[in-house]
Amino acid sequence: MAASSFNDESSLFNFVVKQGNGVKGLVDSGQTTVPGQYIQPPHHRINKEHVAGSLENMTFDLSELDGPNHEQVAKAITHAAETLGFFQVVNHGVPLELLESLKVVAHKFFTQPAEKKAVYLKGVSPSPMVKYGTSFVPEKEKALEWKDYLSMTYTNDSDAFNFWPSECKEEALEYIKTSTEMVKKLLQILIGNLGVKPNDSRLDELVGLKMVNMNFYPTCPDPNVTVGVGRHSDMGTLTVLLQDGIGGLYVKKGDQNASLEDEEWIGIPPIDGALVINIGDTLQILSNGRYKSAEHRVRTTSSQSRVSVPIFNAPLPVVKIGPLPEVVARDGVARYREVTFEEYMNNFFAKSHDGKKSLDFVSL
Ligand SMILES: O=C(O)CCC(=O)C(=O)O
Repeated sequence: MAASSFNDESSLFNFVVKQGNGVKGLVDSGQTTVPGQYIQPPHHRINKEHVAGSLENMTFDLSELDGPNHEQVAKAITHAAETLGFFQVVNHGVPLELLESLKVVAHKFFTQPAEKKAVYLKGVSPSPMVKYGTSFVPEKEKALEWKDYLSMTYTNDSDAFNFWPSECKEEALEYIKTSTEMVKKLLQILIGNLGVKPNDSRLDELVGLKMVNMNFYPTCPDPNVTVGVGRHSDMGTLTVLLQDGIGGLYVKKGDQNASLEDEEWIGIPPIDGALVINIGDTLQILSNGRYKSAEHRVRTTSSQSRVSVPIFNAPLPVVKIGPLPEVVARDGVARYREVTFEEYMNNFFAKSHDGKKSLDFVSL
């Protein structure tokens, strides 16, 4: 289909969202300008003037947790969680060849013809645990995000083998399996630092829901007016993110209440073999606000398609999330009300990305 045939907003929306052609299909159709639906209001654009450098000295070698530097590394991790809410890790236990394969299979999935991907669209997908789509919640957004995605929720190995797309299921499953120990180790350090000793079953409960996504950001004619992903924080406990070498991920620094003119963003530089870790809203809630879920966003790129592969680790839907009683007793006040993770998640997916407003749902 030629770009010029999108003569109104609904024909573009049908083509991209409903028929499952995605932004990839739009670009492949020969679109050389940014359609109106993708033009962000000025305060959502990623203005390079607000970029205050890139993340340095925030890459931790996790193999050091098993040696004499344990305390020092653990302290640096908790400091990162209390400030930026973002850090990177190396020697994390996920094989480096797997990281390379994940990037390859992500490209493989998205470069297939649209009809192969559209079988996983919401409503027709063979399982509610697998979803292919574009943007975040297109029906609710004033401006769409320049991104297609595949989301796979882990329930058990056999469902993954039966329902996840064959192009990437083995790698995605292996990624979950090889990263979970590291995630639990980080949670043990972070929760332990709050004066609470989580036992194994509590740790398992906090990562009971695992969603692995593959994000595909096609080249964009104008990165100055679009976003790959808008400003948001993640809803779960800890996100593990593999990004390729292109870059474009930014995290908001410092004062969360800074005005739009004064806010500063830091680039998360791609590091070969590293994984990015970020704190999600659930960990901010459990810690009664001590750990900061990181507000982040992604700039589009005009030179090459970018891929990233996050695993969102979160509690099972039935688990109640609220500030840990030990922390509330010490702080003398609970800053968030208790809800089930399902309630939190439903609220999260009911709205478009808007910074850390997701936390308003439980803030007291
Ligand atoms: O692509 C990235 O670097 C980040 C992706 C992200 O923030 C998300 O999927 O929620």
